[in-house]
Formats: sequence, C-alpha cells, structure tokens
Amino acid sequence: MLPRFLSILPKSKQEALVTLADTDGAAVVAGGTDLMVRMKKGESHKYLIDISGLKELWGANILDGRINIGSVTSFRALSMDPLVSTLAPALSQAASWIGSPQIRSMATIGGNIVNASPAADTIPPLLVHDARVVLESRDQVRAERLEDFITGPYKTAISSKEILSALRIEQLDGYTEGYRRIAKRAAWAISRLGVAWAISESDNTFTDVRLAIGSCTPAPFRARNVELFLIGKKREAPVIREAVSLCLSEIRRISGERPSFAYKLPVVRDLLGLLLGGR
Ligand SMILES: Cc1cc2nc3c(=O)[nH]c(=O)nc-3n(C[C@@H](O)[C@@H](O)[C@H](O)COP(=O)(O)OP(=O)(O)OC[C@H]3O[C@@H](n4cnc5c(N)ncnc54)[C@H](O)[C@@H]3O)c2cc1C
Repeated sequence: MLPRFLSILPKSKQEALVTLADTDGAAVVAGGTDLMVRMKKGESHKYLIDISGLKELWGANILDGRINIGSVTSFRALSMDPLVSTLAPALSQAASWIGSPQIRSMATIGGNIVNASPAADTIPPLLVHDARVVLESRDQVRAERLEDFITGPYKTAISSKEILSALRIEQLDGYTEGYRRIAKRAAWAISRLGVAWAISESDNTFTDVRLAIGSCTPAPFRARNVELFLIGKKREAPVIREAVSLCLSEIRRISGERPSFAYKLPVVRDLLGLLLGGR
C-alpha cells in the first residue's frame, strides 16, 4: 500500500520552486513511474509536488544553438517529436523502446535522469550528445554536464530543493547515430545492455566517434579511450577488433568481474563490432 501524502499542483515553475523551498518533507513527482514503486516499498514523503502539468517544462526547441528538452517531456512525446527524431535520432529511438505504451505516456526524461538507474535508456544517447542538465531552485539556476551530474548508481548531484528543468544537448551535424538495446523481451523489460553511438567519417576514416554504454557499469559511461583510439583510423577489421577489445577492458576496469559478464561481454563485443563496422 502507498503511504499517505498530500499532492500539491503548482500552476507555474516559479510556484513549484517556491513551494519546494518553503515546504519541509516535500518531494517532486513527474510521471511517478519510479517514485510510486519506491513509495510502495516504504519510501515516504509528506507532500508530493506534481510538476507533470507544467507547460514551461514540456517539449523540445532550439535554444542558443543547443537542443533544449523540457524535463517533464514524456517518452511518448519525445519519440514522436520531429525535432528530436531529426537532430537526435539516438535519443528518439531510446525513448520509443522504453517500457510499454502506458509507461511511455507517463514517464518523463527528467525522472529517468534524476532516478539515475545504471540501465536508464535515455542516458547513453544524452552522453553522446554531451548533455547539460539545467537545475533550478528558488534562489538560483545552474547547469552541469550530465557526466558529472550522475555520481553513482541511483545517485546524482541534485539537492532536495532543486528541480531539473531542462536538458540542453549538442547538435551533431554530419554524424550517423543510433541506439541499440538488448533486453529479455521487447517490452516491459529493463535493458541488459544499451549502446549509443555517433560517428562522423570521411574517406572511410573515423573523424569523430562518440560511444556511450549503459547497463554494464555503475553509471552509463562514455568510452573515451575507444573514441580517442579510433579518431583518424581507417574503418578496417583489425582497427575495430582493437577498439572492441579496448572497450571490454574499460568495462572490466570500471566494474571488476561480474557474473553477468559471461553473457554481457560477448554481446558488447559482437554489437560494437557490427556498429563500428558500419553494419
Ligand atoms: C514497468 C516499467 C518499465 C520500465 N521500463 C523502462 C525501460 O525500459 N527503460 C528505462 O530507462 N526506464 C524504464 N522504466 C523506468 C522509467 O519509467 C523511469 O525511470 C522514468 O523515466 C522516471 O520518470 P518519471 O517521470 O516517472 O519519474 P518519477 O517517478 O516521477 O520520479 C523519479 C525520481 O526523480 C525525481 N524527479 C522526477 N522528475 C524530476 C525533476 N524534473 N526534477 C527533480 N526531480 C525529479 C522524483 O522526485 C523521484 O525521486 C520502467 C518503469 C516501469 C515501472
């Protein structure tokens, strides 16, 4: 059973920020798809400030040359947004595969990030796009790199008086990009592995590579050693084999040996081989 709580429905972002600052025992709720599960297991809050209806925090546009995505944009809206599917197809693909139609209608991108699951599907594509999170409290606005914001499994640098209001992601002109995930089933299943990539090349040579991997390490990560190794190299089988081997070593370095690696690492190896080989 859910513990008792009072629901607060602010009419604006400013009202939400002031209420959060002034109310002890209040937490923010958006879609509730993580929070309600936690509250059923015993987490309790006296007040829930429901920000899901705030239009100021909804939708995608271009702001100062970056793609600006409101934090309460649902996965359904994100996967159907023409701006996102054109300029950040990896993110659009990730959003379209999350959970089930019901979950995609409720769950938000901001909640996915603040929850910071190692298996969160939006995080690898956002890392590839060098995402910044915008955090607002009553008294200040600050921006932080997503890579620094997530500090561990289910841990972020958000304070209890802040709202994640938006994500600002880099536009990647001239890249091919995508997201693939492996899960036990196509729907209602948490990713066992998620890989986002963006590659630019010229004359069969990698000019830039961005690679982010989820569900293998305490937090999704950018495989920067692999990226650096590949830049300036030909897209050839021995180069790709070496890059894949570097990636597997990096996963082991971050996570140590895990029982699941008997299954996961061969999947990472084969998937990366295909992606980097351009198939
Ligand atoms: C059946 C099921 C299947 C799922 N499948 C997947 C899947 O395939 N892939 C995947 O990645 N995830 C999956 N999820 C989890 C996914 O639904 C959530 O991570 C979701 O994105 C969280 O968003 P929300 O709006 O529901 O967050 P909520 O549950 O409302 O909030 C989650 C946490 O974030 C905080 N919060 C939320 N929004 C903000 C904000 N803007 N500012 C500050 N704090 C905030 C809340 O206080 C809370 O601590 C699944 C969940 C379920 C129940």
